[in-house]
Amino acid sequence: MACLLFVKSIAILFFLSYTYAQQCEQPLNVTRFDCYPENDSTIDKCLARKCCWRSSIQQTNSTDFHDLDVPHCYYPTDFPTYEVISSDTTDFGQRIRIHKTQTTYMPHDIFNLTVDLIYETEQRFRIRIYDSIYIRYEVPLQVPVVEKKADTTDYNVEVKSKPFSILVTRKSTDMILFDSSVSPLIFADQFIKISTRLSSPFLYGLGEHRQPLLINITNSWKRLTFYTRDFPPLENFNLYGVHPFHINLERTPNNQTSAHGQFFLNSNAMDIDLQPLPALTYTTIGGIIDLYIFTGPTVQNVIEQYWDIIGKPMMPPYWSLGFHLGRYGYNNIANLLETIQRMHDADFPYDVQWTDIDTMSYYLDFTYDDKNFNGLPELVRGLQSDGKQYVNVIDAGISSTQPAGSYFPYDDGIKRGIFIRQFNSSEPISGQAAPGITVFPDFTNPNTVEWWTNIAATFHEKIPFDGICINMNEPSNFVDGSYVGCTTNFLDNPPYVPHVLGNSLSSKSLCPSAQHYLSQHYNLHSMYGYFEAQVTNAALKSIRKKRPFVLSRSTFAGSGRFAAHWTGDNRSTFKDMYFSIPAILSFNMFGITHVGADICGFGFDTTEELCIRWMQLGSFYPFMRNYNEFKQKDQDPASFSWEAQQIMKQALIIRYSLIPFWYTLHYEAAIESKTIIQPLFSEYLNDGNTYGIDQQFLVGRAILVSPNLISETETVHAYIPADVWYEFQSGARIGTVGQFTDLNAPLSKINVHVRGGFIIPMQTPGANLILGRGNPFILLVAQSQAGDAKGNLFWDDGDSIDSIETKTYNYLEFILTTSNTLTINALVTNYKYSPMRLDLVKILGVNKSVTNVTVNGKPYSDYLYNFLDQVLLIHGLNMDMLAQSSQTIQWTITN
Ligand SMILES: *[C@@H]1O[C@H](CO)[C@@H](O)[C@H](O)[C@H]1NC(C)=O
Ligand SMILES: *[C@@H]1O[C@H](CO)[C@@H](O)[C@H](O)[C@H]1NC(C)=O
Ligand SMILES: *[C@@H]1O[C@H](CO)[C@@H](O)[C@H](O)[C@H]1NC(C)=O
Ligand SMILES: *[C@@H]1O[C@H](CO)[C@@H](O)[C@H](O)[C@H]1NC(C)=O
Ligand SMILES: *[C@@H]1O[C@H](CO)[C@@H](O)[C@H](O)[C@H]1NC(C)=O
Ligand SMILES: *[C@@H]1O[C@H](CO)[C@@H](O)[C@H](O)[C@H]1NC(C)=O
Ligand SMILES: *[C@@H]1O[C@H](CO)[C@@H](O)[C@H](O)[C@H]1NC(C)=O
Ligand SMILES: *[C@@H]1O[C@H](CO)[C@@H](O)[C@H](O)[C@H]1NC(C)=O
Ligand SMILES: CC(=O)N[C@H]1CO[C@H](CO)[C@@H](O)[C@@H]1O
Repeated sequence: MACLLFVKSIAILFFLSYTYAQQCEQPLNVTRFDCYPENDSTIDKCLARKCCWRSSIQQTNSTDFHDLDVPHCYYPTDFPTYEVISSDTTDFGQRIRIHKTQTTYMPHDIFNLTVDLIYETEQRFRIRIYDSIYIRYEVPLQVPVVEKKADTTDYNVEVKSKPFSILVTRKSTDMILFDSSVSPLIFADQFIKISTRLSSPFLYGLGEHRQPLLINITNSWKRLTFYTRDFPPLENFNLYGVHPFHINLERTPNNQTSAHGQFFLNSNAMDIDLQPLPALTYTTIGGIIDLYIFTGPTVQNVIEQYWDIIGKPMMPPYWSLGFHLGRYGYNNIANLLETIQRMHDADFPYDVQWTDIDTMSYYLDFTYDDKNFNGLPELVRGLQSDGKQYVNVIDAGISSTQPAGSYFPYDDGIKRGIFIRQFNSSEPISGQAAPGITVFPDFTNPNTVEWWTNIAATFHEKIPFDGICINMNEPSNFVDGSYVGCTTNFLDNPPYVPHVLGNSLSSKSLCPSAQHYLSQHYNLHSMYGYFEAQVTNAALKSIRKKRPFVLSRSTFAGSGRFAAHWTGDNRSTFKDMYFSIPAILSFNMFGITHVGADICGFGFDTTEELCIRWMQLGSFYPFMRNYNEFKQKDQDPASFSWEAQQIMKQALIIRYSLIPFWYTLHYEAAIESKTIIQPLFSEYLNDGNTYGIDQQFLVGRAILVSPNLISETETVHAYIPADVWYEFQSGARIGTVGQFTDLNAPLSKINVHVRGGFIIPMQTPGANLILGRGNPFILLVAQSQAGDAKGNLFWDDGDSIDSIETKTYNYLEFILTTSNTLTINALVTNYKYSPMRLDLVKILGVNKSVTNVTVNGKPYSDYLYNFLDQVLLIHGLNMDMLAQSSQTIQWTITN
């Protein structure tokens, strides 16, 4: 025993001195990159990796938890890595061969790599690092192929040879956009690691995670894991979606701020480690390094450059902007009817009724329970004849245990061979879901499209649903891996497992070794929802011949082309309500602009106070749905007290009156790559006060929403950026700007402000969006300091698949000049189905008395001037905005 101990301490001494021989002296803790990200590090295991170990004193408990985050085991500066062996100029930029001779600590090092530096556009740079000899898996996303180098670029690229590293800087400021010299590149078959220095600790994106909008690493170490997973959103876990995209701010010493972005195009399980250097490390277990750098320089520029890669968001059907109501657990048609009736009796505007898997027969997809939900088809047709829509839920798992010949989706799927297969087998892999043992459609198989379209079409003949929610598509499995477990092969047992919930890639999902048409589940796991959304979108187009509405829980980069998203199975708490804001802001950056959270909360019983606050906030979500969980008490607006109902109705009326504005924002997202909801820092980039704000947000660029997120409070501590702002309701200009201020926020009120310089198209609300379509329009004109303003309006039939491509729409432009002349230009007028009558113009910031008004040059007397709020109302206009290509409204003020 004594002898053994002695030997061991010799060994440690030996290792310590060995450590010393390496370049372990690093001036700052923040420069240390984790060489042992697994959870079982010891000094021996660390030194065996040829890495450095912190002295034991530093391992004792510390009161400052940040110290504990400093890696115990870190890379020496002379850690073996790659050197450049050749570099050639090519049409796209540069092709470099790099090579190393020593193995690192993971099996199957790849010694020869090719590095392509692709100067794609003036603002977009792509780095691809891959095996020089063998072809590896690459993400099946159709990205632009650039063969010719951009003539000029906003960035400079420098390659260091020994050790190999890449430095990308912004030409105009020399600020660093990418710098891989901070830590060694490792590229083994199932372990790929590359680090980069960040420009500032101000980081955004990197979803799907429950976290504040600003990932502030000024003083902290963080690890985010990416692998789609069905789990009620909580901090520090991988969740439903994967979006390895971030925006990083760069501040020059005089506080001029630019933004740039990075997208790591990789679909394997991965960790992204952040540290206060500041720096970021990608660790993935498959694929290649395929990294895009977007130089912005504005936040919207970065997003636009990102969406050029992943695709722009879909244009949603008009009706899907209305209020959606549903729940899991109506349980029978009587409860469903009762809810619809009470919503009707209470006169709530609402558009879409949902049901969940309790309407299915034995939880079987594409069936309905004709006992408990007897009459559902008639109910759905009844809703539709009132101008409402119906959406149902479809889970990923297809039951495989129904009597042969009794469940066509399974029988036909087997015949077509479209289910995901077990490793090295033609048999489908089986898991468990609501209906019992299930198999999982492989949406990467081209034959699945016809199968899915057929079974959906057959069901549509029974129940003419208007949209589909695809759920449990992480894919979710109640057992780990499969009904019979997984293999022990290299895919099911990789040498490194990123920090996924459950510590295993098969945790509550399928075995990584399962086989898809395109590749192994190991590679495609996080894209299951992406492909399902793509196929479902196509199926809906072919069945309904109208613009599809698909809502997907699991998403990947680019899912926004096919689907909307909700933030998952959250809870009825004020904290969950707050986290919905960073979530919808982040998903807008990810190109999934039609997004919302379950209003009033999904799990747990809501309270009247919370539900009122959440209905107010939810009126400003792009996707507005009140939805709750099996067994929780009813939370539809009509289920609350009369007072609560009046407040919720007021929120819904604001929502419905702004639909033309929202619809135009969706058009701008789909065509011009603009986010629908955005954070304050995006519009006020030089104002450091805005960087951490995620309890307020902007709708488009013009409406500032400052909800009250704290129970039993009557004020909201809000930041009003230095600009011109008017209260939405009264139209009065607010005096205190450029600072935090306490706004009055009793339960009856949500604070909404309109930004000077913008013209917002609105409409008198109807009972639902279909019935309200012909209602008169309203223009809310918010004058800038100088007295001008601008806006526009996109309008079409609301659900044609190709109205944008065929230009079957109207597009209007509104311009207010400083000479009090509002011009309405009808730029495109191809959708002439109904007139677009303008009834009311409300001008904010008119600080002098109005003496007369003219409309198209003729005196007009129906106007009111409110000196107190400085609002001019020109009403009863009855102007057909399409009647002439240009019309004007003018007013004269006293001098
Ligand atoms: C460190 O903290 C853990 C848990 O708080 C405790 O169990 C352990 O005894 C502490 N170690 C030392 C050396 O204080
Ligand atoms: C590094 O961190 C340790 C605690 O983990 C601390 O004692 C030490 O002072 C730090 N060193 C530097 C240079 O910041
Ligand atoms: C790597 O490339 C070098 C020449 O560039 C070659 O000699 C060597 O065999 C290659 N190594 C492997 C493992 O393919
Ligand atoms: C830049 O901003 C920081 C903090 O936001 C402030 O302390 C500093 O004075 C500013 N510098 C300049 C040149 O405005
Ligand atoms: C795949 O299955 C075949 C036939 O069952 C077997 O011969 C082969 O070894 C299997 N391959 C692997 C990699 O398990
Ligand atoms: C450490 O990781 C292993 C393998 O990933 C896992 O089985 C184990 O539960 C983890 N331990 C802790 C304490 O997280
Ligand atoms: C970032 O974090 C640092 C340290 O925790 C803090 O001082 C700073 O105020 C934070 N910045 C923002 C914009 O939240
Ligand atoms: C409007 O009022 C101004 C100033 O009082 C006057 O000069 C102008 O002629 C009036 N225009 C009309 C159309 O009445
Ligand atoms: C309804 C629901 O999903 N509730 C879950 C919310 O999250 C907590 C914590 O993970 C779970 O315990 C609940 O079951």
